[in-house]
Amino acid sequence: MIRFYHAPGTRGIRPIWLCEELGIDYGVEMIEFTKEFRASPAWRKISPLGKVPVLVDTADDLLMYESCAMVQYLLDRYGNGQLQPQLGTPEHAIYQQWNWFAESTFARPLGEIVNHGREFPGENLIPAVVAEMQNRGEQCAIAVGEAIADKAFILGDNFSAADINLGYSIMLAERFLSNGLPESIKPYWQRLSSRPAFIRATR
Ligand SMILES: N[C@@H](CCC(=O)N[C@@H](CS)C(=O)NCC(=O)O)C(=O)O
Repeated sequence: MIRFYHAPGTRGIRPIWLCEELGIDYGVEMIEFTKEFRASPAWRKISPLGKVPVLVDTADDLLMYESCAMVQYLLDRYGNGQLQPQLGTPEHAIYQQWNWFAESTFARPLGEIVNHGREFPGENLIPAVVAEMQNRGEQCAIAVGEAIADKAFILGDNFSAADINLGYSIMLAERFLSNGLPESIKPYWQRLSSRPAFIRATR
């Protein structure tokens, strides 16, 4: 049994969306997304930095706390070769590039906008820091827009888990970029966000 600890709007959307795409059974436990709960010793035992999401797979006695790694585990364990190119091919290398880009390059500055706003609320907020993170996030959105220009999905005609990982980052970009999403990325985002599995994962 797969179980996620999750909070609305957060990165747990990635592995939950994947489960919805593949028809993998899962359960969700919503945690209290307060500073106090995330700092509590009980939660820190499960998630050392107090973050969400967390995945528990009782079939393997497994506990994980990185969203894109969860997506890859679920694909490798339960995906029967679906939604990713064959391992060891150049296509798989590009697939992994976009997975890593999604979290470590694209979501990072956007996540820092959230963290900065939480740690330095009101008049303590440093607008130049937020503007810099927005600029970094916007550059990433533009890079995705260029890569997707002549394609339906990031690897070409076929939807893959890299679209899920990027999709969550685009969702953050839509929320936190001061000018919204660049036009070049909007049709791709429309394709992703209208998928029934995405809608079920975010309701
Ligand atoms: N790289 C991690 C990032 C996890 C993360 O930052 N989660 C956010 C919610 S989306 C969180 O729990 N933030 C609270 C905090 O940083 O204290 C992942 O992809 O799972």
